[in-house]
Amino acid sequence: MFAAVTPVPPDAILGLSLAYAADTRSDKIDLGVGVYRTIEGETPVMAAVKKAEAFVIDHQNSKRYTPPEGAPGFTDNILKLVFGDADVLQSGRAAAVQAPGGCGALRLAADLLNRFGARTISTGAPTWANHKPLMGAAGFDIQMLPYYDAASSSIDFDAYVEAVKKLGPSDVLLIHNCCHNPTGADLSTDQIDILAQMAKEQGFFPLIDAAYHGFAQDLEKDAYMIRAFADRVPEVLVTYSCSKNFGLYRERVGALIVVSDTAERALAIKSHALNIARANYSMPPAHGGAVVSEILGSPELSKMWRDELAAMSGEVRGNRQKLVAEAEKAGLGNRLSYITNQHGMFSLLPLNEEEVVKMRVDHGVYIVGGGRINMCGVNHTNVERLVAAFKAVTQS
Ligand code: PLP
Ligand code: TYF
Repeated sequence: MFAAVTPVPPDAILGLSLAYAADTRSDKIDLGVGVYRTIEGETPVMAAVKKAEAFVIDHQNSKRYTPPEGAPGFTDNILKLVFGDADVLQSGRAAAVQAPGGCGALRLAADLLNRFGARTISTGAPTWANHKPLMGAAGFDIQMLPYYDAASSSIDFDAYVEAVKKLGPSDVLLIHNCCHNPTGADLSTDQIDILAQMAKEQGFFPLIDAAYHGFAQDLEKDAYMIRAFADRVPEVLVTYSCSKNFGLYRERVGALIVVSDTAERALAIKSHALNIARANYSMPPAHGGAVVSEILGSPELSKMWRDELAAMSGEVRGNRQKLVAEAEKAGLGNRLSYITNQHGMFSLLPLNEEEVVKMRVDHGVYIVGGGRINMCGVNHTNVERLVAAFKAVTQS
C-alpha cells in the first residue's frame, strides 16, 4: 500500500516553533505560532479555567460518551456569548454544535457547504495558511480575492468589494471575524455593514471564522460582524474557537454555529452537521467544552474570565504601541505606525522572504513566512533588538 510513500512537509507555522526550540541562542525572539504569551514567554492556564477544571474534575463521576452536540450547556452558553440578547437567539434562528477546535468547526462547515452544493469558497488574500488545506480536504479550491494592500499596509476595500460583487448564491465568502490572521487588518463596522448588505442582495453565503473573540477590542465589539450578518441575511455559518480566548488550545474546543431563516431549518442544518461529525469522529472531546460551559454558566467565573481576557488583549495592544514607539525612536519614522491601527496577535512586517530568513538566521528572530509576527512575543526586553534586526535586514 505505502511502498511509494514520500513524506509531506510539516505545518509551516508549527514547524517554526520546533526550529525556535532547537535554537541555542539566548537572545532569540519567538514571533511565530499564534499563542498568547506573557513577557516571560509562558502561556499560563487562565485562573478561571483552573477553577472550572477543578470543579469539573471533582464533579465528574463517569467517562460515558458526551452527547454528539457536546458538553451539556456548552452550545447554549456559546450562543449567548456570541449573540447576547439579539433577536436571532430569541427566535431560535441560531443553533450550534461543539467541534474539535476552530479547525474542526471549519472542516464541518466546509463539508456541510459541500453537501448542499456550494460551488466556490472565496476569501481575502492573504489568509491563514490552514484555510486552504482545511477547505481543500472538503473538496474546495479556495479562491483568493484582493484584500490586504502590502504597499499601504491596509485593506484595499474598493478592490475587495469589486471582487465580492462577482459572487452569487452558490458562492461562499469566508470572512475573518476580527484579529485577521495574518494581517491584523480588520474590517470596520461600516465596511461590515456594506458587506452584509451585499450578501443580502447578491445571495452569497457568509462563513465567518471567529478564532479571536474578545482579543481585538472586547467581547461585545468583537461580536459586531456576526450579529450584523445574522440580522441582515437569512443564513450564516460561524466557526468559533475557544483556543485563544479561553487559552484552551490543546483541549480542542470550538463550535460550529448555524444561523438560518427559521428555527426549524436551523435545527435541520444542525442535524446535518452532527451527521457529518458522526461520519468523522462521532463526538467532540468533553473536557474543554465542560470547562467553557462551567465558566460561562457561573457569574463569578465569567467575570474572572472576562477580566483575564481583557488583560491579555490589553497587553497585546500595549506591545503594538511599544513596537511602533521603538521604530520611531530608531529613526524609521512612521514606517511601522500602521501596527497600532491593527488588531489581535498578528501583523505583517514589510519583509520579503529573503529578509524573513535573514531575520531568523542572522538575528534569531522567528517570523512566519510572508512576514507575520505574533505581537505577544514583542516586549520591553526585546523590542530594541527586534527593531535593530528589522533595520539591519531592510537597509542592507
Ligand atoms: N481560524 C483562524 C484564523 C485561526 O488563526 C485559528 C487558529 O488559532 C483557527 C481558525 C483555529 O483554531 P483552533 O483549531 O486551534 O481552535
Ligand atoms: O496561525 C496560528 O499561528 C494559529 C495556531 O495548524 C495554529 O492559528 C497554527 C497552525 C495550525 C493550527 C493552529
